Amino acid sequence: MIKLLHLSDIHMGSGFSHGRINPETGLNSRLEDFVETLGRCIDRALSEPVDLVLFGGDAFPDATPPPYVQEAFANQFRRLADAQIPTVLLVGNHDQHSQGQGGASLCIYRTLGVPGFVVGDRLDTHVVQTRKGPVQVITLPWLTRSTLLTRPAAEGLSMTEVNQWLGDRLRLALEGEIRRLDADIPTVLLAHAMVDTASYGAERFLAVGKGFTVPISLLARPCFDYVALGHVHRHQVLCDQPPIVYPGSIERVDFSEEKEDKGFVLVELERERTTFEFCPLPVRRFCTIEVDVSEADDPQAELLQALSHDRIQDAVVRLIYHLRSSQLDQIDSTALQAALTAAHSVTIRPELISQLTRSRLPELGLGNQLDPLEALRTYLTNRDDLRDIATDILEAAQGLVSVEGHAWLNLPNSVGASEPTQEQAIESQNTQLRLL
Ligand SMILES: [Mn+2]
Repeated sequence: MIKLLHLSDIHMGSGFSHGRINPETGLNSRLEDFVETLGRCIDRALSEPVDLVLFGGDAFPDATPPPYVQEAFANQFRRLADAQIPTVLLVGNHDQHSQGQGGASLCIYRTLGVPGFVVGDRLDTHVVQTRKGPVQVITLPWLTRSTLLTRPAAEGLSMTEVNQWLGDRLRLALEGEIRRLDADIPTVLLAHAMVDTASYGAERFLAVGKGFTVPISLLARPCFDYVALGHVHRHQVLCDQPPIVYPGSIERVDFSEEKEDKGFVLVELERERTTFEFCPLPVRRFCTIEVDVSEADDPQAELLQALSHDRIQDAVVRLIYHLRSSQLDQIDSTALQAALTAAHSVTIRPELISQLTRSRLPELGLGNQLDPLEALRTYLTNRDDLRDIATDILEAAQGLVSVEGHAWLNLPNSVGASEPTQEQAIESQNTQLRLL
C-alpha cells in the first residue's frame, strides 16, 4: 500500500482584496492565510509520512507570480524535497502562459532539478519511485486547443462537433499512454480538467458557458487505481471505482466558495483496492450578510441587528443591504463599520431599490447605444466578488469581440441568431475554460 497526499488549486497570491496588510510583515493577510494552509497540507504529508504528493494544478493566479509569492510557495514544497518525498506538480490553466509553451511558473522546478520533483506540463507517464515501490503517474495538464487541434482538422465544424473532436483526440492520446502501462504497478491519473459530471456552485459565473469538458467515461477505467483531479474548487467525488476525486481548492478564493468545505485528500493506493479520505482544513470563513431594509422604519437599527452575530468574528465579510433612496440619510456608515470591527475584512454594498423603472446599472444611462465591453466593465465594477478575475474576464471578452466577423456576439438583436464558426467556437470555449 502506498500513501499519497492529493491537493489542488492553491491559487497562492489571489484574493488580496479580501485581506489587509499585516503591519508586522508588510504582507497581505490573505497571502499569509494561503501560506499557512499550504503549510498544514505539507505538515500532514511529513507527519504521516506519505510516500508521494500529487498537486492537481493552479499554483498561482497566473503564470507570472511576483517573486515573493513564488518564494512562499517554494518554501513549502521544499520541505517535501528535504524529506525526500517525491512530488508531482501538474500544470493548470492558471499556470500556463496564454502564449507560448508550457507552465512557466512550475517548470522552474524541473529546470533546477529539484530531487524527486516531476512537472506535468504534457500528457506523459512517469514512473515515480517511492519508499514503498514504484507508482505510475499519468499527467494530463490543462488542454488548450493547440494541444489537440490544428486548424485544418477543425475546419467547418460546429461547436458541438469541435467538442466531440477534441474528446476523440484526447481518448486516442490517453489510450496510447494506457497501452504502455505496467499492469502490476499501481497507477494514478493526475488531470487538470473540467469533467462533464462535475458540479459547481450555482452562482459560479464561469460555469455558465459550455466549455470543453472531459467525459467521465474517459477517466473511469479499471487501469487506474486513483484519478486525482484539479480545476473545480468544490471538493467532490465523481466515482467510487476507481475513485475519481476533486479535492477542491485549499483556501476560499472568492465568495462563490463561501459555503464550501476546504481540504485535501489522503489516499491509500493499492491495485483495485484504493481507499481515500477527505481531510478538512480550518480556513478563514467568508460571510455574506444580505438584508432588505427598504420597508423598515429604522433601517439603521435593523442593519445593526443583522450584524450582531458571531459569524463575523475574523471572517471576510460582505454586507449587502437594499434600501430606498429616501432612507439614505437614515444610514450611518461609520456606525456600520464600527459594528464590523471584529471581521477580518469588510465590504459594504448599499443597493438602492428604485420605485420607478429599475435600472440595474444606472451608470449606463437610458437609451444609450450599449458597447458590450463598456457594459461589461461597468458590470464588473459593481461586482466585488468578481474583482479577482475581472481583468481575466475583460481580456477574454476583448478576445471574443475582436474575433473577425463576430456578428453572433453583437448585442442585442443577433444573439443566438447564427451558429458560430468553428474558430469562434474554439476561441469562446477556451475563453470560458481559462476563466475558472
Ligand atoms: Mn483551473
